[in-house]
Parts: sequence; structure tokens; C-alpha cells
Amino acid sequence: MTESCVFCRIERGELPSDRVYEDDRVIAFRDINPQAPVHVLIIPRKHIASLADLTPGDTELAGHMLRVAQQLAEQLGIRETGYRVLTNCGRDGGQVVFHLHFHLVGGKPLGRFA
Ligand code: DGP
Repeated sequence: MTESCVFCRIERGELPSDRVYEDDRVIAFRDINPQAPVHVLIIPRKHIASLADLTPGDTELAGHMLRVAQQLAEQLGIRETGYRVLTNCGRDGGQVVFHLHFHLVGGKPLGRFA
């Protein structure tokens, strides 16, 4: 599974990415198909397929990912203007890459969601 997972391959450095943050638990890099001036993906280093696959043991990790999103918003200059953090989960959620990731999107008005 993780052999062919594109985000695991990015995490291992086998595929290039424009990394903006890393620590021992997560990495963040710019989306290859940005939907806004700032569009970053925050992923856990360990392979978790989606939000649906989080376990109680991942609770701290999930919280850490949100804190990293908050810090990156500051670092990338969108704290004051605002931003959106989202994860697509499963088929109807539009998930394409089955390695958990939070999108951090901002730098322009995003409109209302739903
Ligand atoms: P989704 O699973 O629907 O949340 O979308 C996956 C996102 O991942 C999509 O916005 C494009 C991005 N993406 C897919 N492959 C790569 C890649 O190889 N490098 C980077 N930087 N982003 C990727």
C-alpha cells in the first residue's frame, strides 16, 4: 500500500515536492494543482488512508495537523485575510489520493461552502 502511495513516496523523498514544513510527525507541501494563491497539503508521515481510518490513537496527531495548518497560515501570510482547511473523504467526498491530507487554501476570497 505505502509502496505505491504517492504521498508516501513524497514523504520518503522519492518524488519531488515543494515542502513548506516538516517535523517528526507531519510534512506539508504545495498542491500540484493549486485552487488559490496559497494551497498547501498537510499530511501525516505515517500512512492513514483517510479521515475515516483515524483511530483513537491518532487523536493527538490529528490535532497536531490542525495546529500545523494554523501555523502555516501565519507563515504564508493568510492569517488575517482568512483561509479554509478541509479534507476530502471517500468517493462522495471527492477524495483522489488515499493518504490523509488537510488542504490549507487561501489568498483570495473562497466564497461560501455549500
Ligand atoms: P483529494 O484527494 O481530492 O483531496 O486531492 C488530492 C490533491 O493532491 C489534489 O489537490 C492534487 C494533489 N496532488 C496529487 N498528486 C500530487 C503530487 O504528486 N504532488 C503534489 N504536490 N500534489 C499532488
